[in-house]
Amino acid sequence: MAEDLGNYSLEQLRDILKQFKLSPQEYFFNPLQSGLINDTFLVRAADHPEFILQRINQNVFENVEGLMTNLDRALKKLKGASYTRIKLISATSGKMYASLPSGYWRVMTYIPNSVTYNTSEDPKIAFEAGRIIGKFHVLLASEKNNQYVDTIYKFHDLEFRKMQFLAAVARATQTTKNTAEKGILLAHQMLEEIQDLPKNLPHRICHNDTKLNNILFSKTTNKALCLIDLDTIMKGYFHYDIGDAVRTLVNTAAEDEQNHAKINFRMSIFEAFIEGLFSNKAFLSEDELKSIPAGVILMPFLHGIRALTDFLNNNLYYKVSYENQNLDRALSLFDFTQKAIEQKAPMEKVVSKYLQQVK
Ligand code: GN1
Ligand code: MG
Repeated sequence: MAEDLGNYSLEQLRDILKQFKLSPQEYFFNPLQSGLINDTFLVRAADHPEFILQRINQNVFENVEGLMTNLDRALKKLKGASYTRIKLISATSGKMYASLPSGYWRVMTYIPNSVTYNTSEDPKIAFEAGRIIGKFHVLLASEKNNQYVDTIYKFHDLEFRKMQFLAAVARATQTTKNTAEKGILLAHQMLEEIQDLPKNLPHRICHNDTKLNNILFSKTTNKALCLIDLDTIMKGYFHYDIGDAVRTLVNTAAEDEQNHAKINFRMSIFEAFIEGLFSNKAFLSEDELKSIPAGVILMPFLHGIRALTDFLNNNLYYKVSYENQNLDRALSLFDFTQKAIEQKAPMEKVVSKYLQQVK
């Protein structure tokens, strides 16, 4: 049976591929549906996965040219021992993407024998996740912040997300607000609670979306290979990249889990992650190290308030598979945030073991 290619036909996708410098072969496509933003396809030839084809969501990423320049620049550095290189395939125009009536498209190499995990119980996976995120930062440590554009305005800025939330509450209908009542209340409470954000930290070039399923692992060795989903590479604070990884590692429940009893914070997994992170050469400042627990609290809350805002805006931003999914995401992320707040002191204790390993 023909694969369901969503909004596209096989012919259309083949025509798009012709815009790239690829050998003429009969290509086939499998949609990869885990992302909430872009349209992504695995491109196969003679039954081997060969490439990743993606349409970049321009509602989310307004400056695609800037985004592609960031990506090209970062990919030149993201290679070396124990970090697998991803390459962009040029378009026939010479650019790294094709601008077509159907949108902006790009093609990247596919890393064979690789796998992603949505969750894992395995401390080795957590260690490897920490190691590869640290390695990513080591490789990009000398990049200049001003050579990268912000691909999303104030992406992880709490004040900005709060403002968007308040605006969405003001605009939402009474019915929507009634449905989201608990979420709105929790958001207000937690905005009060999460006030003391780390200050005076240096900006670095970050990944900004380091959830576990954005890390490729080797199918055979389970070693982490590299980070994927690189559209949000731009300046940020180190603890952003920690918070997103930790929220998806220490908790095995889905982002939209409705049974909050399943949401947990497994400290042994946090420890393994931090150990992996510091298996890299020293690259963090002391302040950055100390900001780690705050990042673990901030990031799930930010995602929660963004999901709630999108629910109040009638799901304009994220792809949803059912009507209240954004609300369920928000409630589950707020629950996890609360659990992370309770673990602040134990997290500080774990992190302080590595104080001698800062720059
Ligand atoms: C979005 O599309 P995906 O799943 O890679 C979002 C991330 C969130 C994630 C899940 C650009 O990423 O910030 O972590 O959903 N990406 C953007 O909540 O908004
Ligand atoms: Mg993403």
